[in-house]
Amino acid sequence: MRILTLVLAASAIATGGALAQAMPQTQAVQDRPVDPDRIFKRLDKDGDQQISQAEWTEGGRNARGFARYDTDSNGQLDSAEVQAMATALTQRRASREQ
Ligand SMILES: [Ca+2]
Ligand SMILES: [Ca+2]
Repeated sequence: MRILTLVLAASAIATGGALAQAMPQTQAVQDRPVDPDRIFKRLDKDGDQQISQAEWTEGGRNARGFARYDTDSNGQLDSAEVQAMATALTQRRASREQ
């Protein structure tokens, strides 16, 4: 979970948030997390539990975003990568709602 801590710290710095804001932000994240299953349901058209770049870009998403989440660069987003994306999206949403 050290990576998650780093992400949290980085997002707090990126949004210019003071450490004092960390608590309510964490609360918001827990209240409405982005659900990785929903991401799969929406994007995994062939149901193979991997999101290909074609499946990703079909919905109008750009390929650069795909590359960012495809951390092993195999051209597919697997469940671990989607989970990481969901965590990142949850963080971003929480910091936007500050
Ligand atoms: Ca697929
Ligand atoms: Ca991958």
